[in-house]
Amino acid sequence: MKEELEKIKDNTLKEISSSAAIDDIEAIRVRVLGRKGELTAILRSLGKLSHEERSETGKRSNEIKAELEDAIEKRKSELGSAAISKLIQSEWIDLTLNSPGSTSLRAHGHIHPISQMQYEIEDIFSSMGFEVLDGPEPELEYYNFEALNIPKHHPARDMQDTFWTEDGNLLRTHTSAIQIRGMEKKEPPFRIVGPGRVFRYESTDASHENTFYQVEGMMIDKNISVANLIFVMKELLREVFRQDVKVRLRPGYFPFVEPGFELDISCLICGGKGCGVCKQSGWVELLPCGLVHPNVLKFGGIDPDKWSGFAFGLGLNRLVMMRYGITDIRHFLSGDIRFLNQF
Ligand code: FA5
Repeated sequence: MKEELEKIKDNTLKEISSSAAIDDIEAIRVRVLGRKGELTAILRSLGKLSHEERSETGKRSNEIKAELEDAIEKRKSELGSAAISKLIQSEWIDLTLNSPGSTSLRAHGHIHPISQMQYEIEDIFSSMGFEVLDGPEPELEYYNFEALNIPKHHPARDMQDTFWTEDGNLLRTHTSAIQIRGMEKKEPPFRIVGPGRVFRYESTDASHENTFYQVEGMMIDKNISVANLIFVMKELLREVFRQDVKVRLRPGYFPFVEPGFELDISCLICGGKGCGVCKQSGWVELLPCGLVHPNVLKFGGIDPDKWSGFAFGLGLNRLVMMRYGITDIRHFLSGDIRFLNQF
């Protein structure tokens, strides 16, 4: 019986290793280890043997059974992996390829030039430690005017013609509303920028839209001066225009800053010599700014005796116009694909 056992083992192992299909292995398993299998029959007949022989043959039979079961599992898994690899090879497809018959790549959308500029400016300010904030487009009168030191009936309200809603709210006329919301949330010192869409009840022309984009910026800390403001503005412009830009400040009136300025840049088209774009002056008006008025700090819950800051409001449409030499602001919202495809 011992010899018979070893023969079954050797033959079965050979068959397992040479079989090429999982079904064949299953057939071997049934033939040898199944209920009526060759090895099972030997195990069942152990009762006929002497006590000593029974224990020796029984032990060996169980060892062989375990060895064959292992070999069967191993071979099954080898054949399974090989089948999957074969399937992957034969059924592999490149989903990024064009469908059969198509002649050109599917057209991709792309980001609007104003959004491109917005993201770029967000990156520049983030690299200088500014946090990017958001705010609502429909806004309360309080955040758009009152908290910015522009009380009801103040003539400065006429500087920004406003779309009012029937319930007495408005569409924000500038991103400065984000300043106040930012001040309410944050403890000084802090630096924030707030990009967004703004609305003015204005008739349009080549340089005025009723819907346009601004980026508000604000830095609050101890002893902030105009020098800090100029440095940050020059850094921003150097990054945007990829060259050093000469700036000058002129006095400008905004109730929420004191002193307030208009920041001009030396015309990049003519190098400051004078041309049509800068109306022969050599300078282009770019962004209003100033040191935050103490009343505005108080509205934002910040003590003006301890803290000071600068703020600015950048017109994004005009910045993009200057970068690409676009001569009419109305192109941006025209939806004209011939214009948009250039960016
Ligand atoms: C303001 O909106 C102030 N909130 C900016 C500010 C912030 C000043 C913080 C001081 C401190 P102004 O109305 O000038 O300011 O608008 C700012 C910029 O928005 C302008 O320089 C211009 O680039 C752009 N802008 C204004 N009106 C229009 C318009 N109708 N169409 C397109 N761009 C405009």
